[in-house]
Amino acid sequence: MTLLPRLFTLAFAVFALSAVPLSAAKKTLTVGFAQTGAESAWRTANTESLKSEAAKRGINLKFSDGQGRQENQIRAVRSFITQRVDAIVIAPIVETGWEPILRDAKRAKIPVILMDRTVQVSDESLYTCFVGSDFAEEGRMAADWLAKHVDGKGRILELQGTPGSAPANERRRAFAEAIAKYPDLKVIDSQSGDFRRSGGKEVMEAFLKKHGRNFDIVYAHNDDMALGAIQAIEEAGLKPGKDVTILSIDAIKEAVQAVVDGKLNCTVECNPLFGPKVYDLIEKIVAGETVPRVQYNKDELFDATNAAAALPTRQY
Ligand code: GZL
Repeated sequence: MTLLPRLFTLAFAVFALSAVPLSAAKKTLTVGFAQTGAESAWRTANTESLKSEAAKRGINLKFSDGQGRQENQIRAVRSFITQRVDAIVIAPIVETGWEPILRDAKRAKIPVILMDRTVQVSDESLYTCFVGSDFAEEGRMAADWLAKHVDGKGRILELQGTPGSAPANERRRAFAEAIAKYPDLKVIDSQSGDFRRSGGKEVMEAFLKKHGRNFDIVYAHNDDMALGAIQAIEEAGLKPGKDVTILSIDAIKEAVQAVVDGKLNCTVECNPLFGPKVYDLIEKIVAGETVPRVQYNKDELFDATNAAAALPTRQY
């Protein structure tokens, strides 16, 4: 082929390419998200944050509701791998049992972002990063607040979250360690309400039957269970927040309102609005940038001193 036609072909190719708008050249990201389920108001806000931010950024989000079962989450991740998504987000319902499916994702070279809850694995390279709250710190914040407000004395009933989940494990462990220095502050009973409002009410009803009035404090691993317990305490003719000191974690709007109403004494924040942070991480990972292995959200605490001022701006 002589030089002239080649030059013409090259010139045409350069023109054709420059006519393609840059935005069209940018590939649409496809993200698979395996959510735990819809067990609490916190979870609903978390799902909404991921969905609305994906829509805002034009990200193709494949969403799967695990309905509270790990096998559903694993099945969803397997499907995301088959569909060759660009990245996988998991809010792992429990800490164990994830190695095989994470190995499959690694073999397929699909980055996995753990959001909200962590996993226990022998090989840390099986996921790219974790973004969420420091559940142990939340447990310590709750314990420190309580010790101060009950002068280091009291019989505690504990409402645990989902058995085997990172938040339930860490909030229980760290809280117990923090109150150990107060010999007269003791957990006298502990049951799981599975982070559900109905679970909190049912367990509190059982506690009331078993312990009568021989307790002083309720420590719930999340607000939904605390709000269920408050209902049971009122139905038993007691004044929540006055006859019983009640503290919990999440700081959903309804709980901050309950603090203002004097029915809940303290709630430690655990922010669920991860959407922007998760997609910023994915865009960096897909672009080949390194990202921090662990990113903790900043959590604060609400009690009678600051709940009313905070209520108008609570976003979930
Ligand atoms: C904590 C999250 C927990 C919340 C609950 O980050 O995993 O699960 O505390 C939710 O409300 O159900």
